[in-house]
Amino acid sequence: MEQALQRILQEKFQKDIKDATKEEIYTALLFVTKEKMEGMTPNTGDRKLYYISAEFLIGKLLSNNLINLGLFEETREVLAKYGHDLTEIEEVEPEPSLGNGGLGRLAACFLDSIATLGLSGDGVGLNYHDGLFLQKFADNKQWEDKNPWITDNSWLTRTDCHFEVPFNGFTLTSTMYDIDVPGYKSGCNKLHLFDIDTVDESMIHDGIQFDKSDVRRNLTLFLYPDDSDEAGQLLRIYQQYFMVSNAAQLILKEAQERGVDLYHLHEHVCIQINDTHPTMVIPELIRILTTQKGFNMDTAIDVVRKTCAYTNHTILAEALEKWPIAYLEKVVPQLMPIIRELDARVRRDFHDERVYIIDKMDRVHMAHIDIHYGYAVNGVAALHTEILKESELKPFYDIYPEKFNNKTNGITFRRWLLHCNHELADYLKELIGEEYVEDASQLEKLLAYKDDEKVLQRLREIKKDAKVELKNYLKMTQDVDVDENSVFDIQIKRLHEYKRQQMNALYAIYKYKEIKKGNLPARPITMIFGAKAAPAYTIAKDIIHLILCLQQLVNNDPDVNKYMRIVMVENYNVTKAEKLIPACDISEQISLASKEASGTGNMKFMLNGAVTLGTEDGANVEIHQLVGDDNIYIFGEKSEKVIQLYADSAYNSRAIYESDPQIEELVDFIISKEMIMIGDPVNLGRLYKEIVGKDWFMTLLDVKDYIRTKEQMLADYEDETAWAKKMLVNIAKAGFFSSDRTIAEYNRDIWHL
Ligand code: Z15
Repeated sequence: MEQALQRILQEKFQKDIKDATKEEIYTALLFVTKEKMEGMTPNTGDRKLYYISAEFLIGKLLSNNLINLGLFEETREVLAKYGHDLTEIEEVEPEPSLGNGGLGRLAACFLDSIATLGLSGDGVGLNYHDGLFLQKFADNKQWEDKNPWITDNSWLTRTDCHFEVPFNGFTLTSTMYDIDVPGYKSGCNKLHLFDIDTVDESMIHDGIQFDKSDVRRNLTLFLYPDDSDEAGQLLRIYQQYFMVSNAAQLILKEAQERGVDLYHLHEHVCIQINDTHPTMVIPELIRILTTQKGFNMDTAIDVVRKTCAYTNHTILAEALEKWPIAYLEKVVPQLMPIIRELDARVRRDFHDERVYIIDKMDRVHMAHIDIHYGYAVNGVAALHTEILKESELKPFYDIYPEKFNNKTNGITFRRWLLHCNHELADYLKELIGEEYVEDASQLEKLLAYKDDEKVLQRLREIKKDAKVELKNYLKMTQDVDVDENSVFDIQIKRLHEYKRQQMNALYAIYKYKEIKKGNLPARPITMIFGAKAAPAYTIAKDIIHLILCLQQLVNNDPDVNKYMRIVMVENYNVTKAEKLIPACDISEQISLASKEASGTGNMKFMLNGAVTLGTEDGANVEIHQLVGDDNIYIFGEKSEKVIQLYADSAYNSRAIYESDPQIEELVDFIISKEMIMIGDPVNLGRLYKEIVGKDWFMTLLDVKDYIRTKEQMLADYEDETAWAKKMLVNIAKAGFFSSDRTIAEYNRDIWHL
């Protein structure tokens, strides 16, 4: 490493290591690492996986690549020898924001595990130039700005692989960019990101505004541009088709290069469709096979069906894509005859309109294509898969019970422990050896130390150190002061009503009022939030406004700020998650039961020794089963009850509000004179009305149990030994949530690579 660094710094900048700037060192490390990965043997196999996803939220790559290549320690030492700090060098790297949240981050964890397990499998997606927007706070509101991340020297490598993608009346030529995905002490795979050369970043103005109709210039500008109007939805279809047409052409090209007889494609290729965004790969493959490769329709459908598998990530109706036929006719008319043929076959075989592909309103149900014309359908946590089978997708489960299976999500321990929490990772190695890094189930060996005072003490110290680090980071980045001796209570995830940040805000109001009344907590609490709201999601933005106003109120009130602080982290992203998660005491996982398909932040927190405060939802259910009642705090109504309430239209928030003075007092505070003085009455008033008059995700149903449980948790925190034991059990039981386990299951049950 020392020699390689010296060589490249001389070549590129004519500098020695000790005189080089951080930027120069970063660039040199990038080159050294890329060289190293180029020389690695790719993972190979007879059957190759293509994981197609509209999002890959990969995060910064330098440290993770160094860790996986086994070069991290050496690099840190070399840099230290010349007076540089690798942590500071990491700051130079821009974070590619090629994802919104859990789904995109899951895809990134999966790539790491696929490579680590030595499986042959590449990611296929889009090279958005600006990714997800950059979030800024001003006037206690979210503002969006563009977020360019591609620099001259980056992890992207331009290839000479190009395809022609036909649209209605014109054709676009793609360029494939590759990012190397090295496995941990294993071979290397690739992430293929497609782009067009004509994208024009200069067309963005006033934050993230741009001309949505100019496809040649805007196709890969942004991840999921605002799709609340027609032009936005059409652009989304352009993006999706561009992604899958490139994927289909790449897959067929690589298969033919490998000498695969396309009539046996399914024996050598497997395509995982990540949510419905890549669904058009099914009709696109059928189109190419029938029009260019001499297949008849029956055979093409048969081969494609045996090749494609679909993962569902949500039961929220509004998130299940249904494209109007008119839009598809406008963008990809060549697919419509095939989609109509696929629908006709469904109508011929099944006389149940709930499973048709095209509905009465002339909309194409993308998930229905995947389920009929793929060979596997999986949910992402045990409860989620049960709900799919028993309610959301029941008519399909009745037809194809053999297709349905569960694959509980996981996270890569390389990033979410080894990289983000060196101190804990090293201590675990000291206690139980290194094997847990490659065999996560070994973490259970920790349980032997459950009553070891010294170990418990050390775990507390490690947590405290992480809290100090976060304190310094928050001071540096946002100029806020927090107390490392307070309880760190953290909710970080996309802003959505079903995730119920508004319920956490009601707790803040409760606590503020208690402190005002003189009911002082045993220990101060620091409530930390991080969340981006979709630019067009009004109520989500109103909730951010509420939290930011509460932050101003609480932090500036001298009676209160000794006991309580609120911090809303600006522009929450992967890099910030890596700093927040190790420092967390209480992990907030408070979605309305049945609505969070899995959650993966819950797993990251657990692995880093936080205790979950959660509903019986998504993977929380499995965390609960693993750690037992004593090591998690569960509250709220169960999913069966919630599903029943929806079915009967029996939830009435106004009735709860009017009959419970305590709840009324908390909700009224949103529009109190204190708040109106700080905030915008339009936003606060609209949110108040929403909660009282609708509350679609049933905040008021659970808020009292939530407050009670959180208070219990804070009281229990005071027994330091008992709490440290909970931390230990959580870490010890987190092994199940390694994405290595998840991927091994995908391979065993679906991919057979
Ligand atoms: C997304 O991040 C998720 C689901 C979606 O339908 C879309 Cl469009 C984006 C999330 C789920 O909300 C979360 O519960 C899950 O853990 C994650 O996907 C990965 O499966």
